[in-house]
Amino acid sequence: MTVRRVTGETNVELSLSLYGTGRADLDFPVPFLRHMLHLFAVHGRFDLTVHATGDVDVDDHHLVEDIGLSLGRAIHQALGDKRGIRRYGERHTPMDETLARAVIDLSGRPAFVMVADIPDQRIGTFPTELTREFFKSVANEARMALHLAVLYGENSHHMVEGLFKAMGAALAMAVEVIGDRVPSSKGVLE
Ligand SMILES: [Mn+2]
Repeated sequence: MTVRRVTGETNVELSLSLYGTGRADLDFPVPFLRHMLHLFAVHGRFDLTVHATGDVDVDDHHLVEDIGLSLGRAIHQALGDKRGIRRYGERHTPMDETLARAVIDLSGRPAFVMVADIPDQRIGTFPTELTREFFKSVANEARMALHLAVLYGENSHHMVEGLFKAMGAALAMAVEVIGDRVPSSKGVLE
């Protein structure tokens, strides 16, 4: 599934295969988010390509948000009518001293909760607060309920990394094909 998103602030081209091998081809000027999306792809066994440019001379905010929106849209489009998928996914992921958790419902209704007390305001050059913006953008456009938590930890890099790995693995579980019915008592999941 390929999504192109062009605004006055950013230009994003993103391709996603939910049933891949964990291959990532990432070319955009936010190094920490490249590192995180590489881990997301590996731990979800997704194939993910992101080629993007943006006004990072202003701030990383616009580009991070727009990559999140594009990823969410690609997830939603890739799932189609969601026939046969598990729908729910969850994963605890330890990252050394940190324990992160991601729980997903591909419900068709956007909801986002993130409980994480991350001590540093920046990780390298990356503003830590954009972690929340990124995941919120994904949840909104994918129309999923996404609940993220850092249960405990010390190192900010480990905390965010744990969340991305947990999110990838939880999403892989949720999209797993286990039957041939739409997994809702209503018969429809948008
Ligand atoms: Mn790392």
